[in-house]
Amino acid sequence: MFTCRLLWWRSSATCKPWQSGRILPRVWERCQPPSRKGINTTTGQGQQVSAQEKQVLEDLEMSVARRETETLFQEQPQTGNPYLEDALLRSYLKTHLPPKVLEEVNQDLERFGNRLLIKIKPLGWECELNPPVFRQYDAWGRRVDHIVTCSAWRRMKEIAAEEGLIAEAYERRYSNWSRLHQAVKLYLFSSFSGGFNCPLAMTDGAAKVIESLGTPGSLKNAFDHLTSRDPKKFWTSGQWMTERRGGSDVANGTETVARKQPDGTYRLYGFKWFTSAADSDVTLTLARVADAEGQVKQGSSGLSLFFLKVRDEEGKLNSIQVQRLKDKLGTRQMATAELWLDGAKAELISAEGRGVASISNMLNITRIHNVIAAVASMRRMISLSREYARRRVAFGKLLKDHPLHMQTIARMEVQTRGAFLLLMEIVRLLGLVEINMASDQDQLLLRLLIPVTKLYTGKQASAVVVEAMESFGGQGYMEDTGLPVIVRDTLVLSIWEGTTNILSLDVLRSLTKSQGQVMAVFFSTVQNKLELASSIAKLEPAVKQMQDAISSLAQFTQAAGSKGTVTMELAARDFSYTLARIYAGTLLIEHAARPDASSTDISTARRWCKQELCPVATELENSTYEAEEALADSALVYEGSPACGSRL
Ligand code: UCC
Repeated sequence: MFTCRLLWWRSSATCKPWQSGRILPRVWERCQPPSRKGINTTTGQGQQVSAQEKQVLEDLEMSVARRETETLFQEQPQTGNPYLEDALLRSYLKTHLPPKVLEEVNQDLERFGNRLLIKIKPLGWECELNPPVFRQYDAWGRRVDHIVTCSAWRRMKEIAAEEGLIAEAYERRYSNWSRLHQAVKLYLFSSFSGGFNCPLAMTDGAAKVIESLGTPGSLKNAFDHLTSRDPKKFWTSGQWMTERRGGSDVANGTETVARKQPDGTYRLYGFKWFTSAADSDVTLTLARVADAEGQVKQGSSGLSLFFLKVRDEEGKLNSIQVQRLKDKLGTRQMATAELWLDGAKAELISAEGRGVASISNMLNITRIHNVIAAVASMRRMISLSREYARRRVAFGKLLKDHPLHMQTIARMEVQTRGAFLLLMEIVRLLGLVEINMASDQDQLLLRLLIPVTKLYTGKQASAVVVEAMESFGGQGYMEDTGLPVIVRDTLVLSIWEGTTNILSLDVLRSLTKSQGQVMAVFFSTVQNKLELASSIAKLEPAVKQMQDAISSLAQFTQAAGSKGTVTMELAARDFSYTLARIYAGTLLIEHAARPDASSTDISTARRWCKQELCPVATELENSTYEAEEALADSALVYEGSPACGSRL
């Protein structure tokens, strides 16, 4: 059938009735479009084809097929400058940045967009084609534990410095807008970076920790390197937090011991199970300080934060052995290693026992980078998908003229826009915090929105990129299109830097720690934003849906107050999704309420608000969060298995 379609497609060029003797008239017949034959083109329908005829037919089809592969090609989506093609990004910047800042930032981003397209994109692909290799011994049998990276990867590091992808946030030349400018550059860079966004996330996190410690003298040099624009000087940092016993429960999973040395430094002994960007220059890591008897304190309060250089001046590893590189589903361009620390020299940089609280500053930055990567992946896949739809013909017309196809992409677009505005909101708030312009409310809101946005966009991105891959049909599944790379690299985003459930529990932590204040700020912020939009007639239905969702959420929070911890834990994920949907919807409404808002801004806000905005209230009504439900969950999961049930 497929061959027949191909033959028909090229019928006038390849099948001429006069070219054959006995057989070809039949072939010619098969080459006619269905309308001429009046029936479908399945081979041999109602016909007796002799073996000889069959052979000739096959030979003929073969040569035609061969000619097809020479000339038939699929339409390749071509995208342009990613900054210029991103309408929402540009309208956001225009709305929020002061004119002078906008002028400079706009210029920088347009230039950067061209550099991404022309220079950086091919380098990113080279990184994918040349993943890091682990060389344990040199030619003479010496143990070297060398992680060999490709030249494109090393060039990415230089570009990151030249573009100030970390520096921009710390130089503060645009005051509170510096962080947003940096985040936008990282967002544009992310999908072309060949995985270099990962070391940048941790580098940013390390710089943040050092800055939040007041940049002590001993770390000044490191801070300068991490925030340098000089490619020769620029350092990247790792974040070695996950050990063999797990990456979520850091307090119980960390076994590394720190022994104090006479000179005040420490030696670390332990095993780090996931160390991403293992070729980095420095790292932050957690360990338990041993007392004079060699005893360590267990739990979270036994953990302290350390800074260390991975290699010495001569390039020799700092009493570290690389056991192996991880064999990952994605992010293969970037080396993730298992490392033995066998007396690695390190500096204690937090108060003893305050390791988790101190590294949280890093976590909050890397989680923002996770959001950046999530939104960037969605944007990239949609850009490719919509371009493809403008070129690809199916069933006699372009994909873009098939309403169902457009509906599918439009739904992804709505999700991506909501996610993008959430990202902008958290970096806007972070920018205020970083120059001490943030109110207490801003700080509380930021604390709440980081885990909410991280967990929500991580999930959204996975769904969107898989959907977008499907929009290319079989081509989407082909490695050399580059599309599966984006899909694989996106799937880590709901895992890296805390899984969805861990982040949902972090949302609860922010509630408990602030004694509910984060929710008070959440409610007042969304109400203020909605009030500003309430006079716009076209937004009325969206505002109404949002108000209803907010009332339901308020009822839930009141009801939850009298429930036990099991209820809150069971509700944590739906609760976080609710916060994400309500906040993103509010931002979309706010954006659509601008005087120069487009009709698509308005329709996006309306579409967003039509989805279920408050799933946590629905599930509460369904009694999903009762303790008996948890037991039922367990029974369901383990039916037929010898495992025991839930231990509530
Ligand atoms: O392992 C991983 C790698 C997977 C795949 C790698 C390959 C590919 C990479 C590709 C890259 C592109 S990822 C997993 C990384 N691990 C995490 O993200 C950690 C997840 N776990 C958590 O986030 C937990 O919630 C912990 C570790 C933070 C919980 O620790 P504790 O010690 O049980 O928590 P506590 O006791 O509640 O908190 C200790 C202190 C408290 O402050 P104080 O003592 O002042 O009350 C908390 O308020 O830390 C504070 N704190 C925070 N502060 C905890 N979390 C935060 C926060 N997010 N923000 C501010």
